[in-house]
Amino acid sequence: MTAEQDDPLRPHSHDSNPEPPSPDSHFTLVLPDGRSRIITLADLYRLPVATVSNCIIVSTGHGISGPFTFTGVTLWDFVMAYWPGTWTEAEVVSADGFGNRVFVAEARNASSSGPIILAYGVDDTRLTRRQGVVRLIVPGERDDALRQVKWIGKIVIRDR
Ligand SMILES: Nc1nc2c(c(=O)[nH]1)N[C@H]1C(S)=C(S)[C@@H](COP(=O)(O)O)O[C@H]1N2
Ligand SMILES: [Mo]
Repeated sequence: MTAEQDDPLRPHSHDSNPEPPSPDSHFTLVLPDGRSRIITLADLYRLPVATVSNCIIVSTGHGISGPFTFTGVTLWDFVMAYWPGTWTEAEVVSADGFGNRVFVAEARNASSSGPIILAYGVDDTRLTRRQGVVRLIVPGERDDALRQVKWIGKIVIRDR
């Protein structure tokens, strides 16, 4: 097995969980120096707003949905706001254990489909908790939505 196949944060199949693991949308941010803090929606609203149009969610459970326009903050701006130092990857994990690893180059260089964002809105409304707020949006990902982490519970920034 390759390292990527062994990595639980780079899953290759998954039955999506329909229910939020907790009622609250705040999450824990862990920095490379070991410090951590709670991030609330109010914290995210203070950062520059980013929108990404034409997002398709290729769902295992209920087919393709979208296109959606998601609103939030780019993962790049978010990390820069709390960790201006160097970093190599961000582990974005939900309280239900589902998660994804994003490498710094993916966050820094937006794909042709748009930047990776932490989304709190969709199509001019706020995402509901059931829809996944706060939700990682990786535009252009077509691997059964395996990078579209709903209900972010923890983001761990690493500098390896
Ligand atoms: N926290 C969390 N996020 C998740 C999942 C999950 O089980 N838990 N499933 C993923 C998968 S496999 C799919 S298909 C989509 C489903 O998203 P939707 O319900 O908005 O269509 O969420 C993704 N994000
Ligand atoms: Mo999926």
